[in-house]
Amino acid sequence: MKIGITCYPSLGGSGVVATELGKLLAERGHQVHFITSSMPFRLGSFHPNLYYHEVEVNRYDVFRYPPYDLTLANRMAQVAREEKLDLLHVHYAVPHALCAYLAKQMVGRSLKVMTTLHGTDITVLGYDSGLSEMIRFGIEQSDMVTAVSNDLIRQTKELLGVDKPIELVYNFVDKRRYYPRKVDEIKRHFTPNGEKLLMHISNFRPVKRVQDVVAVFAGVRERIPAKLLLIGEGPELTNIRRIVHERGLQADVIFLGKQEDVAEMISLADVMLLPSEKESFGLVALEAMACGVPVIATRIGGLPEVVSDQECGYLAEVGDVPEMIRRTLELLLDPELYQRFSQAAIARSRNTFCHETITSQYERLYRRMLDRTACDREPCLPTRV
Ligand code: GMT
Repeated sequence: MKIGITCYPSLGGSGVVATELGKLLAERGHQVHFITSSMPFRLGSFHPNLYYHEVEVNRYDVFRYPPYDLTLANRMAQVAREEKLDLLHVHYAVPHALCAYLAKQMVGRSLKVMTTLHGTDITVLGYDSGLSEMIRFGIEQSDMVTAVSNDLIRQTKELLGVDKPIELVYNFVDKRRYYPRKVDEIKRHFTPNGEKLLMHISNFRPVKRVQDVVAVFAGVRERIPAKLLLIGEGPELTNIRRIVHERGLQADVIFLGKQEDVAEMISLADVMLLPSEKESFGLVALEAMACGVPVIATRIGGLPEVVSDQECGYLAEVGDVPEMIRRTLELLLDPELYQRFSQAAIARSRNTFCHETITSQYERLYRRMLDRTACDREPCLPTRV
């Protein structure tokens, strides 16, 4: 198949999933064309089936708001025509589903559009009355819609009143890159006295509640020697640095900033903390599980579908810091329990969220969507026996 993929190339989980999926599809012999504003950050090394088409926005003085959406739609249509794409697979509804709709109108109905919903495109933007009608329209006009958790499907239906079927396709992790790595030497650098290492990775937006990460860490550190490794950047970073200083934790909290590839770093952690107030899936939790790192997270959104409570980690209510401290200590102070959770986390990541299975699931959905195209063009008669 010839597949166009659009995502936010530098934004968190949706960009990662879209890029990794594109690479896996290319490995399977499909021709994959990324149509994005910049090179997706995990695209990596050359592959003969992978193409990249940059969307360059016109910055003409008249435009107070440069027309990224229109330029993207135009580029999608161009690439679809020139490369004879079978389908566009867009990640994140706004504006990508709308751009794909426009491109399809420009190219003709044989171009099919799949939209994958990732979370805040529904759970935050869906509440914005300046966008919600558009989001619903984009979803309804897509030939197929997928979402990354059952909870996100439920929220999309409830919030936007969408009655179109939405397919569940979980995010995945590539076990060839995410596995428990030997990191003893680097770990000694961060924990020279054998301290336990807590980790948090995010885009430091308010929904991630990084202040709870610091509070949990402070509680754990009162009981056992521990360090906290914070990875990522975002609007809350300055605030979090201030909190760390106010609590006198600066000697034990390491801010690593944005990192290109966290696959190796995650193995440094003893526990991954994800106390978000919104999380439609929580890709970082899955990546941690694949590396054998138990997760302490919140019981919201899609997280309970990813982290099975009391098996691969523990779930707590949003803001319940004392419970998160208690559970983290429970894990860190009981080596046998820890090992059991670590093994269960690896097994679950490989069974339920295996990259091969999920890629096949997307391939099947693409075929189903394209088969419908054939039926659109000429009536599909029952096969003669
Ligand atoms: O909105 C964000 O936090 C970023 C967004 C993204 O584009 O990566 O994250 C969403 O999609 C991820 C990939 O499917 C999910 O793992 C995250 O849970 C989801 N974020 C939220 O729902 C807050």
